[in-house]
Amino acid sequence: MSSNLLTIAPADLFVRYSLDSARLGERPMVERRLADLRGSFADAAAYEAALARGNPILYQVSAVEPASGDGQLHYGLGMLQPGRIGDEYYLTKGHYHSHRPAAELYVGLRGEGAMLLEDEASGESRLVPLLPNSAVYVPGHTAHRTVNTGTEPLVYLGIYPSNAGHDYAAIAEKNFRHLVVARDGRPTLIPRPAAQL
Ligand code: PAN
Ligand code: ZN
Repeated sequence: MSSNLLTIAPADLFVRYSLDSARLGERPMVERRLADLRGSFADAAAYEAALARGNPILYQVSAVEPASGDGQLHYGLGMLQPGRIGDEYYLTKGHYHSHRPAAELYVGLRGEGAMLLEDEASGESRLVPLLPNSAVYVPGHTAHRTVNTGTEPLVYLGIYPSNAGHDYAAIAEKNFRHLVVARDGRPTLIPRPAAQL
């Protein structure tokens, strides 16, 4: 589908957002609660204990999708709460893009966090800070997960090709090879314990 200035709705040309919510304009928000993250955290006992105490919202995302097709962009605003399950920082599910070559640009707006990146072919990982006044480039063919390593909500924009799509299945089946934990109070990347591979 081709699109141009005249085919984009005015509400998609200019969108307000606030750093206190994850809402882009009036767009619907997807909510992910602790119960939705089953299998994501390494420490299953700590996860069950936390869930027995409550089912808080871990993160919310809303997206603007002005047009689809060759060359078009979509973007999302995410807000990930601070917290930990055991030593592991609160995290997003993480995904590959269904269209594997699709890259993404993350822009940090508020809070302190990081992007866990994992190359599909080699399994190599990188932990890259996600902070205000900074951007993180997520190449294609790279699984990406956001972690909140700070004490306030982490707010960020993700900007991606309209045909990127989300592939959660590969991560649901086989989690990231590394996790981000607090060691001496600092975010540290460690290999996933062998029992959980
Ligand atoms: C982001 C993510 C957002 C939520 O907009 O969708 O951070 O993470 P999950 O989708 O892994 O639950 C993005 O990467 N879009 O492509
Ligand atoms: Zn993505």
